[in-house]
Amino acid sequence: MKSVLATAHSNIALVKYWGKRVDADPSLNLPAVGSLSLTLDRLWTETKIEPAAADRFTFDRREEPGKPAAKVFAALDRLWASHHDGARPPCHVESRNHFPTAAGLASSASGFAALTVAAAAAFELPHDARTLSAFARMGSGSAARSIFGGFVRLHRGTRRDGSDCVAEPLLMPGPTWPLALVVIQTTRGPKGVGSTEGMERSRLTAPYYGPWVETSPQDLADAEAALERRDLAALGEVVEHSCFKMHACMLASRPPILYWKPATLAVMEQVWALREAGVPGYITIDAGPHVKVLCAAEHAPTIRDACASLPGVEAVTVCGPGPAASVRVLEGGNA
Ligand code: 2P0
Repeated sequence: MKSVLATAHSNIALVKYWGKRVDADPSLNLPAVGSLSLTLDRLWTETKIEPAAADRFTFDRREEPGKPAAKVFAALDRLWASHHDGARPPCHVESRNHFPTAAGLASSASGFAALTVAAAAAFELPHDARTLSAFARMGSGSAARSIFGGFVRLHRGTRRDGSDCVAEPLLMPGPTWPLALVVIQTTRGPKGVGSTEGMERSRLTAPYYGPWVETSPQDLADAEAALERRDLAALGEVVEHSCFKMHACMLASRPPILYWKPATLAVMEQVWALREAGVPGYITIDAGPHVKVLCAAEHAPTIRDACASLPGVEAVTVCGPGPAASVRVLEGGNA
């Protein structure tokens, strides 16, 4: 094997994923709906893999035994077994998040994407990027999208083996369509319901879950059409609809799942007031209290400043489109 260093950037879904397919092996982690995301430049994970005497996982310079390590080494086992016979060589996996301080932002997307491209290079696997996205998905659904840069679509697929549930790059918004995503971190409270558990609760108890799944393909088609036309207003309308439909599903679960804090609502009202005043931004919110606003790059400073002063807002980061995951072999990296 080789010693390698990989980088993957986080992503935010603009058309959301919430819920898993139940007609397939749960270990494949297949989403009930496709999703569409933007990879971000300012939030990324760096993961090094080296041969070692025994498996070891360090995260942000701390030894991580237990459950996180078990998930990491299960992912390495899957990748190794896809191409090699026999036992996987023991590895030291060292992962670091380059996120704004105390972000409280989900990092499983960049984390599993970086781990996947690192392991594929370390084990010298022939897999292409789409196949790697399928492996990343098994670690975390959103990670499949972080294999690619810019706007990315994760296809739901229909095959029971999950081989058509892969991500695909759609478009990298460049200088001709300068876009930003303003990440507004609100009050840090106790950790809410985890995504995997929350999705399952919604599937089992929310009366809106069926309609959520049924209407998702139309949202994806509308978002893709808006992207093709470079139509931010049309894209933004779908972005907010998908977000609030997902949160309606969460709220209608039993017991209800509410991720918002008072500051979350204050930011929403501010963004909508700015839009009325001619500064268009479009809201999305994940399984947490933070608000992300999609806007033209020229409007990002106004949105940032207007939200930064609201009570309960802890930090605001203006992100641009980020690159695909990448990996390099380290000096003397052959083992
Ligand atoms: C998304 N979320 O599309 C949605 C929106 C949160 C809300 O993907 O269970 O950590 O590991 O596949 O990827 C977060 O869930 O979930 C997520 P698993 P993941 O970004």
